[in-house]
Amino acid sequence: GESYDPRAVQDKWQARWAELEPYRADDSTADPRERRYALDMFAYPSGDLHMGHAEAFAIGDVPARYWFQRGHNVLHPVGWDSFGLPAENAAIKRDSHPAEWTYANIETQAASFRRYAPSFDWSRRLHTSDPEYYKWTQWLFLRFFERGLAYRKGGQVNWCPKDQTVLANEQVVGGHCERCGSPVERRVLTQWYFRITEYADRLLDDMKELEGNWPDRVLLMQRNWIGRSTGADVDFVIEGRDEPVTVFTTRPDTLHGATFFVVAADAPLAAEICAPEQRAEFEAYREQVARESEIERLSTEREKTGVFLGRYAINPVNGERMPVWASDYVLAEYGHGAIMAVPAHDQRDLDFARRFDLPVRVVVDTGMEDPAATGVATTGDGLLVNSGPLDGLPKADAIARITEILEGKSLGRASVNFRLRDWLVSRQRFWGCPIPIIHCPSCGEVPVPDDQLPVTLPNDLRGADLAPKGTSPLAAAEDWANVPCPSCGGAARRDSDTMDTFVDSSWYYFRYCSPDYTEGPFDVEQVRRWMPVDQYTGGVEHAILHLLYSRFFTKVLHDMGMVDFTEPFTRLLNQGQVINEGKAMSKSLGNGVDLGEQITEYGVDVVRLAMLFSGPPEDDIDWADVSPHAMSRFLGRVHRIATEVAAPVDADPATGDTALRRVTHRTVDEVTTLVESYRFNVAIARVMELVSATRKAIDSGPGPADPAVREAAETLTILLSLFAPYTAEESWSLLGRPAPVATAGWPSPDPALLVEDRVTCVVQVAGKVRDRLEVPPGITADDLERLALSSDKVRSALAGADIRKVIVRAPKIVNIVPA
Ligand code: ANZ
Ligand code: ZN
Repeated sequence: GESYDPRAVQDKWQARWAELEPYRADDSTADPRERRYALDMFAYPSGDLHMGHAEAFAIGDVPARYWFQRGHNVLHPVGWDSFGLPAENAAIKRDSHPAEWTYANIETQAASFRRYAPSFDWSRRLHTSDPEYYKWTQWLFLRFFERGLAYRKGGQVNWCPKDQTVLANEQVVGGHCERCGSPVERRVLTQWYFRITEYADRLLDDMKELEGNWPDRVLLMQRNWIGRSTGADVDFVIEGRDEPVTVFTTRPDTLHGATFFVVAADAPLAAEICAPEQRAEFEAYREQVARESEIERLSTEREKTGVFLGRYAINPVNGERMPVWASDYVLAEYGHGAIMAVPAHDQRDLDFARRFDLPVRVVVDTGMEDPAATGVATTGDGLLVNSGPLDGLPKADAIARITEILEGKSLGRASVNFRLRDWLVSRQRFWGCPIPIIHCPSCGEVPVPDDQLPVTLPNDLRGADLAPKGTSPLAAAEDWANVPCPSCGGAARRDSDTMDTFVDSSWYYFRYCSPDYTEGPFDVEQVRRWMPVDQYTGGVEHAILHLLYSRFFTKVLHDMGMVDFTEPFTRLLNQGQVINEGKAMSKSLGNGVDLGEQITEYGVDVVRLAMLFSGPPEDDIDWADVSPHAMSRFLGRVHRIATEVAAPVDADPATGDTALRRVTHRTVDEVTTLVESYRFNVAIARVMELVSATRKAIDSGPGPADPAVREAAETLTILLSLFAPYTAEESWSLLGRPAPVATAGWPSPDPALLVEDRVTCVVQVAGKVRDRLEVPPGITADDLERLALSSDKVRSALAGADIRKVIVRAPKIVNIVPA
């Protein structure tokens, strides 16, 4: 019969597209088209594609397909972030090599991608676990090393007891391993770091360029993560110690209110200065602290703990003796690992003072009650009191004045501190990029010479050989590890750690510009032509990790003279999550939705459309609320129009029905703006309206042979190709046009047809006028109702109330009656 099954046309067009390769980017300088770079965060090959991928790649495909239609030279690549722990854990379980699981999953995902049909240039496909790729990850590591940006140091690190490897600070979420959720422990180990802190200022300041083009919350998260604090360093003499101890404070104005001094219990300084009679108590406390997580330490709920160290610090401004304590609420790695405590104006210090009966002295009169009595520290502005030369000054002036005084006496200086730490990049795991360094007993850390790259992973380790032991499995591969020193020829050993997989993903988008390049990580000229990325689409879970690291890499490459820009991603879009029944999909809730099953049941186009139509791309999609059947019916209507619209193909539309032409051209105009501003759901709603108008013209208007009807049918097919590529291709062919529809060309609206008379529709809620809408005179009641209900003003007037009834008198009045 008449009903169209979107699934029926998939195989045919998938095969045809594979032949046509309509999405190949052209590198040649002879190509005069404007270039665009559309990038999706690449997939990790764990199993098949899931609903989250379906959403992200449907969204990321719209701008790419739009640019193809606009006639641009588009780079829209595909690849896999294919090193990582899950492959290794699978290999241990199955007694195999991680490459087997990884590349098998990649093939599964590639087949699913081909069917889902994002507009990828498959010829540029890359996998970060290919030696051809990781050779250049190693090459970049060595350039970082030469510039002093990669270095090894000993110190406390985050350790995941389950994954048996260290983690970067960015991979510790709320005190737990980002990957497996185990509580993170602290260990003292020597590890490799990237000196991202050297770029802290630039990572912050360059965010100005991104404002308006990146989601605000991502910028805020990065800003907080980098955490720039301005204040002063102040030097305190500790009685009986030659060297003064420096503290960092954001409130040097409160120096006269410092009544005690606190050293991080786990800082070497605490152990060094502890008086003999306090030693036993201190050691016991230190052991207790070593078992705590950072999250516990920073908790404001917990009762403060600490030990008096039996020593005194001298307040440099008034000579007062302040007892020195050790506590866990001071962190060893922030600032200088020691603080001056000002209990009147800092809540943590006040909690500590009240717990241990230490004096509280107000030095800023904020007009609030005495903190010693209320237990609430006063942190606001006010005039200084009890502070000698600062008395009477407001906070900001007092900060400037005391900093000047301290600088004059060489007792302190203005200072900036960052929360950001250097990026710990070594991992004690197998399935990652080997660190290209050789340790020689006489020469130290010797880089593997460039012409010996890549240092490849051994193929003979498998299964139990890879089981986590706390040291890298590579260390056990004696043949692999023992090599002559490249510098002196003596016996030496390879570094047996591998790199954090976030190193691999920090530069893959450069590689896409020249994926087969053999002279370097990328062809500088090609990168100059293609980059920065115009549109980057991916999950907000990367708000800090991947995006911060990529920004850092780009700045380093800029400083190396390899790229001429400092921000890699001009525009960023974070899609929402796909949830089900109001909750994240999970095994334990049993509310998972399988992408493969959805596609089998409804077809690719329906799944894509449902994803895109459900709301703005940033919002979560509750799959329980979407209506695949409605999408299926809509595609059926499109298909039916294509089957009914008759030849001739090249009739002059100007001879056709003007009313329909107006709708067609206005739709193009609106969809253009909507797509460019990423309001895909509204764009689809407009296409639906055009379909309705075309249907009406066929059934009760000028009929299917009218040239305006053909124009409408072709136009809606091209617009639809951004969202439902299979149905669009099928319709295009039914309309007698050659594949691919993807590059048919975006229609340009005729300005003469846009200046159409519009009528004002009054929208009332409970009898009150809440909005006025400019609508076409021929608008259908359904379309008008939908438009009225989506008005922001109407929504806020409704304030969430249920609707009893909607009375529509198209095109002039909509009356909404709340329940
Ligand atoms: C005295 C003072 C008085 C402070 C006052 C605050 C308010 P941010 O903004 O996060 O940079 N601090 C310094 N080093 C610390 C460490 N290693 N562990 C824990 N706390 C530390 O915070 C800076 C403030 O946090 C510093 O300013 C210091 O307390 C504390 F009314 O110094 B303040
Ligand atoms: Zn040597």
